[in-house]
Amino acid sequence: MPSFLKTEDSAATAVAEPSPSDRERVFDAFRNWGYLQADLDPLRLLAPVPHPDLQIEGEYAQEARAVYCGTIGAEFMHIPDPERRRWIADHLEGPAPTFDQTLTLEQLIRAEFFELVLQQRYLGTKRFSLEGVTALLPLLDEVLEGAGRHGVVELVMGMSHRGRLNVIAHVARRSLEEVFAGFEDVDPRSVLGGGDVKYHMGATGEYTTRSGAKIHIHLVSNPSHLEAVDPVTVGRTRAKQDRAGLPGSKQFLPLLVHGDGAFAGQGVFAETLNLADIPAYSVGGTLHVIVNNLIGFTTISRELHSSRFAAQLARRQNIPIFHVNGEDVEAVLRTARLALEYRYTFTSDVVIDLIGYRRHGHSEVDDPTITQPLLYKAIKEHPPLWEIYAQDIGDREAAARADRIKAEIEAAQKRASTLRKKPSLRELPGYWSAYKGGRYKPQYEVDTAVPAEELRALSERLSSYPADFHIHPKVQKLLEQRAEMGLGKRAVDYGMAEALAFASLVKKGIPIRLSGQDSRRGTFNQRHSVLLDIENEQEYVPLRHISPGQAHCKIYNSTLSEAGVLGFEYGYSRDYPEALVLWEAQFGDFANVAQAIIDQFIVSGEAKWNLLSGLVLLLPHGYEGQGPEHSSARIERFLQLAATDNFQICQPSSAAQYFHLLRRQVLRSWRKPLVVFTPKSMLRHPEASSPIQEFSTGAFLKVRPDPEVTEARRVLFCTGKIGHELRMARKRKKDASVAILFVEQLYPFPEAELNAEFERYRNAREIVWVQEEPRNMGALNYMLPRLQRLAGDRSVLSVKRSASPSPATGSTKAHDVEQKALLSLALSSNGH
Ligand SMILES: Cc1ncc(C[n+]2csc(CCOP(=O)(O)OP(=O)(O)O)c2C)c(N)n1
Ligand SMILES: [Mg+2]
Repeated sequence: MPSFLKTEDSAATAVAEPSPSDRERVFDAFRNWGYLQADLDPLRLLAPVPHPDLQIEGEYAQEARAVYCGTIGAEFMHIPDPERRRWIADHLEGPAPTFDQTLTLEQLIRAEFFELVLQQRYLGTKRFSLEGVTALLPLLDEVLEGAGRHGVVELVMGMSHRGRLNVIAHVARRSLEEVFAGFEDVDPRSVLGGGDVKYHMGATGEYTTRSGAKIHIHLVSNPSHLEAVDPVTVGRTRAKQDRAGLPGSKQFLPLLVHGDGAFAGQGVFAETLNLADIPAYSVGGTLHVIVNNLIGFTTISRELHSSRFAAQLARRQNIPIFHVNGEDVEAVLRTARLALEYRYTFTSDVVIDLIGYRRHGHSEVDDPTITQPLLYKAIKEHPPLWEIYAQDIGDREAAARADRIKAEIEAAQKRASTLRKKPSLRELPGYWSAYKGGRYKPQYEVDTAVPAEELRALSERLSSYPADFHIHPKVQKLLEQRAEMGLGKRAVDYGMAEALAFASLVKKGIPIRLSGQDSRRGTFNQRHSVLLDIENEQEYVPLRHISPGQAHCKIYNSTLSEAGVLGFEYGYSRDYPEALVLWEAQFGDFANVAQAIIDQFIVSGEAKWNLLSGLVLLLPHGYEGQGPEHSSARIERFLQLAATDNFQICQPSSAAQYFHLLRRQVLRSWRKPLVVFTPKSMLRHPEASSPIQEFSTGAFLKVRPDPEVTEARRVLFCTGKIGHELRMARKRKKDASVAILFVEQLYPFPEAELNAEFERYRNAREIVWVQEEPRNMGALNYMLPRLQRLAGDRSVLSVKRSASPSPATGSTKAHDVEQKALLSLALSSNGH
């Protein structure tokens, strides 16, 4: 079947369902709408919603009401697949399982008293207590027990602040002493300018199930930005799964804990959810738990979402939502088991909406009686969950258990204050780079050239396809040209340079993963990584036919998302450091939709959490008269984020430079993110193409010298496309007195290379930074003071567009006039 005819549910909807009996009809009414009248919240804030279909009496109705309007409210009748609906109905309508009640009670006591001791000993410190929704802990415990039965080796968890410390102690099973020690704080001198608050730090640990299975727990480091960790967690899981091979999606289980306000409000979660069943991003189903306290900070539900439930957003997908009253602990456990089994049966996401309340303010320094006086009066009188459960199960020793557990926790707290202080982040292994200490260490660099013979062989593979393959004539022409490039008959363009870099890497056993909008073909028609047979749409990917035993090469079209997909790829790069992982923006400026991922993970992950990533961002950039939103990848913003060699910002001006840069990135034994401003019109421009010899010799040049001018009166420094335009204009003018240099690596600042150029042109009196961007954008504010420092007594001038709030004009004609003026100003003697 051609791909455009395939639908996700075509198989499911094709099956005819038998006509229902009376009993089924009554049950169906409750299966459909019962959750609207279920008893879901401990404080009874959610009034039952009348529904005409539920106004039925009789035996069946009573039976169905008991199942569907109890403390579990299931939303699942929107799922088109009758097998899935049947599965859920059977499980809910069947007998309730039994659980170890004493164990559950002890877990609740532990969760509550852990918070209580923190409150007493560290009064006024934020901890974001779980009280009111402590059933989360038995829930996670039940998930892990089930996970053990399914052979899970690791639970990958993403969560925000609420209950995080409790999870670190009781799920990741870090010792209580260690968690308390976090509150004793560290010597401030050890983390000056780095580190993170304790409720954002990641944690790892080991959970042993009751039958003795060991499950590694990985709680992902996350920033304050709610839900930003979602795609990162899923990407990390996918990388772990891919590395493990076939059983990966069974062995690595992702679980996201959300706040109700954030779940409903944050777009990045919607983007993440949308990835669930797409082959490029799927992880075999993510478990979602909403820690639903019906409030966000000082804002109540009806101000947080238009729907009755925060979980409504999940209805966009064909996945079940189980609302559960957080005060019926056994219903919570039952839901946890159901959700896990559903995930393993149908490889689907599942949402558990765990409804409770928030005992204190948003944090413990917050007084909620100012904003919700009546609610908090009711909460004050409401007993803690462990007391309710103890009464439910008639445990007469509950008070004694509570005393024992409290004493245990208090003793751990006392020991904590005597623990050794945490080591400084700076002392931990991994916090290093080739640039550490401001001095570049060339011995950490790698050889990126590829022998000519090998290049020829790679080109042959890249331009070949099976004899019976019906190729599109335009693609055929492109491949013929690529073959000529490989033979040295034609200069190599960017598209081929990238293909050669990828091919040489997979041949060496280095996997490639690239995703972005329309990346398979390439937004600018430049990549054509996947060939399609025009008669049957069969795919042929030359990069998968490079050599026997090669590594995989995966190039995907992404969903129309930036934050979600970039977050995913960042996560992937974290857990697959051997691979070259790239994310491509359609146009560079769209990266700003993913700014939180860039700010909070990519550029600061090492400083905050000591976590490394070699992710590559490909951001098309260049002023070509396409309007305000297709011109600028906002170079200035990346430069502002640069410090302590946290990442690399490069703009290669030729195909060979791009080739060496990509290879350098992954062949190095160390990892730093890389932002590449990539070309658009220059993709096929002769000036930016390179002879094949430049691929078999040399390396990435941080500064590209000017081979044509040895003695200059005026030296122009620039980056990207304008450098080519300047050189062409200079040619037209036949002016041999102006040197034009490309700064190819903006950060880390190539001081030594630039110094060499200043030395070479020591007689030049005019030093100019030239850029296409307005004066308040581009690299100008970054480059000017640095160039000035190197220029000594020569003053550095600049040529740029006038300052502007919008990056570029909407008129192509205006653009042309501006561009001409820039070039002429840059090349004329008094231009500045
Ligand atoms: C993107 C973002 N916006 C705002 C905040 C500030 N903030 C922190 S917690 C919070 C309330 C979150 O409510 P909810 O998701 O229901 O979680 P809860 O604290 O109730 O568990 C807000 C607004 C933030 N951290 N991230
Ligand atoms: Mg909330």
